[in-house]
Amino acid sequence: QQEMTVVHVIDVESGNLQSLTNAIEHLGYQVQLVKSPEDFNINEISRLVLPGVGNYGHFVDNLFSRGFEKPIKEYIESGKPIMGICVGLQAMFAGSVESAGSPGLNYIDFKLSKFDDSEKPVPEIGWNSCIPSEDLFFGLDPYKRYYFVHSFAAILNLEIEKSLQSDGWKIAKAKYGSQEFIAAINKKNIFATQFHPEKSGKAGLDVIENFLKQQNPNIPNYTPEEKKLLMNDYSNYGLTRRIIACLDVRTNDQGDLVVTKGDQYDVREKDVGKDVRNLGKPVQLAQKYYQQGADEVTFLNITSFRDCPLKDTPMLEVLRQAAKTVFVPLTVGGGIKDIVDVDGSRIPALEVASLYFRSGADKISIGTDAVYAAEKYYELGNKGDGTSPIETISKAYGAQAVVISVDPKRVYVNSPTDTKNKVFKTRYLGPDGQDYCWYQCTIKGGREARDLGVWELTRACEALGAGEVLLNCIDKDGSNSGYDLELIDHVKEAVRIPVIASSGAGVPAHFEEAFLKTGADACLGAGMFHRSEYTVNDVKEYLLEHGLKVRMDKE
Ligand code: 1PR
Repeated sequence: QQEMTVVHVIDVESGNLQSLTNAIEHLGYQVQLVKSPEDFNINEISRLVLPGVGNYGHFVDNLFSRGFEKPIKEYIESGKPIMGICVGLQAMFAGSVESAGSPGLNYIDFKLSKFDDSEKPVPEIGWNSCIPSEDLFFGLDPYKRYYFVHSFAAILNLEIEKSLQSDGWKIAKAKYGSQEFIAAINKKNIFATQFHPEKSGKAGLDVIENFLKQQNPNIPNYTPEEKKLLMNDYSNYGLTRRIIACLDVRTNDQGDLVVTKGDQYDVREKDVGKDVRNLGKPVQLAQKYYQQGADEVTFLNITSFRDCPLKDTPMLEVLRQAAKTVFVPLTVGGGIKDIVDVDGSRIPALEVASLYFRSGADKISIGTDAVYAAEKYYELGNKGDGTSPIETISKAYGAQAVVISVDPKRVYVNSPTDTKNKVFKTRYLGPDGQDYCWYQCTIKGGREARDLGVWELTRACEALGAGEVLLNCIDKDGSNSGYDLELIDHVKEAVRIPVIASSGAGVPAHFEEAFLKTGADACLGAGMFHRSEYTVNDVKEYLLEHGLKVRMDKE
């Protein structure tokens, strides 16, 4: 019997196919993209993957209008294995309330609906567990964690579950808040996951490999202690406490691309030479933090790499290289905006973002331009005009792919009426004894302050279609003194989308503090990891010992 080495992946130009390709290649297979029905020769295909991200209607309409419905159905008819991922799973259903006019492939006769955001942040972004309702399939392991990112889901109730099971479907369930939904599903040759196995570390690579080999291994023999430690306790809506490593990247004075780290955004050495601090190489550090267990890696381009055509931007190559071996989500920020390239051509932000997605980014993060977009939103009377990068990128790639990076500074006022922006009463009085403050947004890496509060900014961006907030704090940046808990509370009150706490982490206890005392959905660290004071794993072990669930997925 000839060994199967080529995996066919359907490509309707939706999202980050590079990571999936990298994951399959990492497992020792070749990937062939199927871009049109003409490339779809059923006899030549033995394993087919249908990945999808972003808007449901956008994805299925694209699939249908390009003529993929017939060949996919014929392929499934033939009995050969297919695996749907994320919106690729959703496409197996009859439809979704996300896009009422867009029918799916209809192998499962019910519709997806939106998560209830009155009890939890939506989208669900993070690491949840899969609980098989009966026998396991493809080695899905209830003690491991898988990476989910979605607002819509096949939400289950007993009746639906029973009817699916009587139709012969095996289901692995996940629970987000109080809602149970389909995390993975399998019947005969159809297998599909709502989570992203290509972004789920070793656990996810195992699932892909088991599908490719069509094998159903048993889960490891965990000791009772291990089970207790690793089991989901649903105390954080079902998600582990997410730890993000952040790399501020720029060219130094010698022209090398380095990871740097500032104090209150000043990245130059304080003493001799005043060079840009060099803490290592971006790709190597990303790999190191992945090995240490980082749940996500963020790259922020903190200089604009002027005089360089967009397509040669060094960050694109950094992403391409990092995505080859880092199988957790990658976010990239810095310079995501409408640009004029060195040859004078205008490039819209959506195209800039697309380049990053195609190079392996899962999310892009917008700083300066988010402030402009929010200012315009209020000028227009609390609405967008559809042209801001937040809106255009969110529409094409989904809200979950658009992060807003905020660089605020605390401003004290004598009275709440001293500013138009939302203030709160602080426990830490100002220099003149003021007990009210607000957080002022800045642009261009903190260089210019605007008359816009972080409360106003985040709410406007959420309304425009942002899916997550990366909440830095200039006052705390590089201080090792812990996160600004009041700031996190303030923003958590403002929005329903997840909030990543950033700036100030110095010891593992700071992460615990932010998770327990605020509703932070994730915590980001930079300096303490770059200086090797602690590893990401140190932080996770600490949290685990203190009763907080984290993803432990050693290779
Ligand atoms: O405005 O869309 O081009 O994006 C620019 C991006 O670059 C923004 O996300 C902005 O936050 C970031 N940025 C710009 N200048 C700097 C700087 O440091 N001079 N870095 C900068 C932001 C903050 C965090 C840092 C945490 C944790 N760095 O990324 O990693 O504060 O640090 P710590 O754990 O060591 O305290 P645009």
